[in-house]
Amino acid sequence: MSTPRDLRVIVIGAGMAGILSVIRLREIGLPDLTVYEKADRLGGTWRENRYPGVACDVPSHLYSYTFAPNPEWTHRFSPGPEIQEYLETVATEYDVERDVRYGEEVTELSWMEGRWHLRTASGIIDEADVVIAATGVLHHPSYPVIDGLDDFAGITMHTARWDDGLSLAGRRVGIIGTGSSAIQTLPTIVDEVASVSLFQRTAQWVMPADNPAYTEDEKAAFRDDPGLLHTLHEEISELFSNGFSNAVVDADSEGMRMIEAACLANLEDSVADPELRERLRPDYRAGCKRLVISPTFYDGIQHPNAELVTEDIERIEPGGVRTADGRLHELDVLVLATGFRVDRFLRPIEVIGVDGLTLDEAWAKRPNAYLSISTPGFPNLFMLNGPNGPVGNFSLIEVAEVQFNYISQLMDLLRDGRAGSVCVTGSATEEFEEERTIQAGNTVWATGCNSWYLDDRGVPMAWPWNFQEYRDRLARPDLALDLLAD
Ligand code: N01
Repeated sequence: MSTPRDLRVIVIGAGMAGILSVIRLREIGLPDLTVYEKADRLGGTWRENRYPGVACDVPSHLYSYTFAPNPEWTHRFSPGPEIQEYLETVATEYDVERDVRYGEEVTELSWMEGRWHLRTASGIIDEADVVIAATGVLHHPSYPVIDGLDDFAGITMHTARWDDGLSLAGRRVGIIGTGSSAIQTLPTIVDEVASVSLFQRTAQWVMPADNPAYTEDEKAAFRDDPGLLHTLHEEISELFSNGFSNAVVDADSEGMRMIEAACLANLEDSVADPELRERLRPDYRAGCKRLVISPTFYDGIQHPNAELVTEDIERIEPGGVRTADGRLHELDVLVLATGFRVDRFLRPIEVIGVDGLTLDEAWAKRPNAYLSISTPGFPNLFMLNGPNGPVGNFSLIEVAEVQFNYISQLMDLLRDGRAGSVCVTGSATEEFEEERTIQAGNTVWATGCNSWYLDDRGVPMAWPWNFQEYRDRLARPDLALDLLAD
């Protein structure tokens, strides 16, 4: 037993999960907190991803905090700037920013004498009983290794580092990659550019989805009756999280067959030219890569300004991209829609846990965390959307809320003196990881494609059961079996 105490909490990151943490920490009576945010503005992924067409492929009424439903969403799938505005509005409403220190990049976290000691790049030193890492998953851009990339004489931009001041009007643009970022960018710019060449290494299945606007009458009804918003949230959650999540974790499920049939019909019905259709046809199962949802991609790629390039890229030259057939695709702007380094999480922060164990050492093979929240050797350090969590087409807001409820119960142990520190045990983590790895083999993500979901062994880095199972497992920490509370 320890002494009951008030806790001081440090949150790292002021994105969606950091904002959630501040609001919920105050609500549960832990107002002694500071958020360290390296940028000068909140918003995380929505602050950083500002490429043309950026949008969320989770329906907006699901991609909302449960405590802050938003009657003003303009579309079923809202654009990125609207989500950024929503996050800012919620933060203002809850006065979140009074606890945020912007422009402060955390560089070091050390566990000493039962507390976390923090240092920032500017030299700030702070300490706390608990650290909540809300540092995001898709955060560090992945740059391709292609000969000559630095020689390009035009403008090179990663989609997550978009230059807002750049006009693409009349320019010759190349896009490398066919993930969600590329597939949203191309149809958005195709009208204004002189040309857009899409360099496809691997074809994508594309799930069709209508994106209707909410009418003024609908929005007025949502404003008048918050119950309607709640019902809508529950309905979409049921349909989207449960329906979809049940399908992807069982490669042989009826739900998966329906998704595959919808993607196949979309390709067959939407692409007129049989030769182009074949070049757009993937040779793996739909849903194996993270499913791309787009109502506009096939129209975009068939636009007279667009060209699908399926020859391998040989190198980049000052004038453009040279493909293996010897052709130089002359370009003014090269867009790298090449995704993210998904194994980073809190890193490059140097995290030093019990007995000098560093996170780099603990994760030398690969990142790992029990229920995606806690890692052995790092007590009172809790992650939101940490390793191997539910990432596939779910609302990560919903995931973070479930995780915060779990973490708040761990913090209760510290507050009421049942423990001085809390951490998952090594054996529970190993057992969980073994069970998770076996189950991951049944998911559609393991059916034979390359994707950012896969770790170095080819095992999907994801929660391999359905979302309801995640909710159930996180409803109450199992202290006897899983957690070391000293
Ligand atoms: O990145 P990706 P993304 N030469 O990793 C290609 C979320 N997101 O930014 O498939 C040539 O999916 C690579 O090719 P291949 C969402 O979770 C959400 O698009 O490996 N090509 C691939 O095509 C998403 O899944 C929204 O053969 C190279 C592409 O680059 C995640 O972010 C919107 C290459 C990378 O695709 C990442 O999506 C946008 C090379 N050397 C993003 N290197 C929403 O709607 C890489 N590629 C919420």
